[in-house]
Amino acid sequence: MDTPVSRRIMETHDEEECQMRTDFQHLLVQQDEGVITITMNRPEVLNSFNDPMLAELTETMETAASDDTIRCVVLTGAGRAFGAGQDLSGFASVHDDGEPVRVSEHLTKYHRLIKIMREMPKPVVGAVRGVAAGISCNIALACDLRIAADNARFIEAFARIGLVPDGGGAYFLPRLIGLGKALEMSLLADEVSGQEAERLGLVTKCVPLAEFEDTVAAFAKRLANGPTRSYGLIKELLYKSMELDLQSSLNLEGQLQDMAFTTADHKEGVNAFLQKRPAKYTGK
Ligand code: LHQ
Repeated sequence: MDTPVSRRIMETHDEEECQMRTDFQHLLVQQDEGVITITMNRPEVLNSFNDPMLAELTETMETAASDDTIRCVVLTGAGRAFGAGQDLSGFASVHDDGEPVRVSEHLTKYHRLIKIMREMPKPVVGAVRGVAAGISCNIALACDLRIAADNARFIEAFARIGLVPDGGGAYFLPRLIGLGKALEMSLLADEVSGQEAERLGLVTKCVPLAEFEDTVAAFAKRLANGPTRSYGLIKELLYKSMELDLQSSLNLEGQLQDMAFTTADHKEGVNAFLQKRPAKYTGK
């Protein structure tokens, strides 16, 4: 992470509320009691990414990141899929002038989205119903937590079309499920079901399709009612610690705990414990 979450928390103003656009071409955006639900909405092509949808998603994530009234983000797909990766029908490998397209330039747009999701100081939940293939699978892995429906199918589809995993798959997968399973998913490019994903630790839980929406809503509500600043600091501590030695992680833990100690939610948590009542967190 380039900018520490902690620094950005201090820079944000408590009363700050950003204007959330809702008039998107390829997204549905709904906001309810601290939860923003972003639905990728190109169901006729299984929500595969074209440039406008990627741009709209990036803009919405960026706004959600800086809006203090939003305390949990849910990312999902409309219809029967989470997403089928890059829209292959609209992706040319050669420019109009005959020059080959350098796909790495296109990928930087996805990289920007991924970094916004990982660095925002609040939880991002991937809600996966149906297929999550290719770069859509890896955008789901970029979320902090995932809930799957029992019809979920996670596919690292890249090797099926002679590519390498992109969208952070090579980074996220081994960290979530270990190198052996990551290699298996990437080389074989077979489907991993929702149940198997739960067993592997790829998702928090897999639930029957009929219970999916209620489960996601309850999960998101729980997170939105949690100690948001603590959650932001936890993201920073865990993600950075993956790259640190023990001493550096312990140093960071001290710095971030100093910050957590100053929050109203810490005070409320301790008071609630001593008074034997449930805590009422405000995210401050
Ligand atoms: C699609 C797509 C799709 C367009 C289904 N595009 N139409 C690569 C290049 C450049 C830069 C960035 O990064 C990448 C990374 C990637 O993401 S590469 C991986 C791209 N994705 C794939 O290779 C997956 C392609 N799709 C499939 O293999 C299947 O559709 C899956 C397994 C996802 C789902 O299978 P089914 O449930 O049997 O659905 P379907 O195949 O019948 O698809 C439904 C419709 O959606 C169909 O259109 P149609 O007009 O026949 O109803 C598909 O053509 C369309 N569709 N994926 N990526």
